[in-house]
Amino acid sequence: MNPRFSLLLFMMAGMVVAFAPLPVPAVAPQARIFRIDARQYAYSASELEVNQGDTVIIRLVSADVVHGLYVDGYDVSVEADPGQSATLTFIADKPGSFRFRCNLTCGAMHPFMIGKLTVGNNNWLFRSIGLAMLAVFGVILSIKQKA
Ligand SMILES: [Cu+2]
Repeated sequence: MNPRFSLLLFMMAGMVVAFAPLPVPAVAPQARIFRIDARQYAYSASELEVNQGDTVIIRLVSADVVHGLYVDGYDVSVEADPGQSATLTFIADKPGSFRFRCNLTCGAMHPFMIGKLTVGNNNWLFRSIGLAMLAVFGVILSIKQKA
């Protein structure tokens, strides 16, 4: 086979593995409920992981002063009064990693009151495995052509 043609074929296969949509979503969207305790100057839990399409329900509970929670990229927020809770509901329709932070000045260390929301699924793991296998296959192919 023409080496240039096999290279082209090989690259096309790579594109398919990397970008073809999966026939079905890896996991069906579901409602994900989190309780986040807010106190000066931290969230607990501070790292949330959901799948794209999930409905995220965050119950923010403030232990001391008024705290807020604002999710970067989604532009949604909620505020909880001292000793009270407040609920934020949104659909995680954008994949990626988003920072959430307190949007109400709650004291000196307020800017450090942050957390992370990760929206995604394991798609990339399988795709990277596919790409790695393809790469190995490509190396074998090129060695054979030289021989
Ligand atoms: Cu704050």
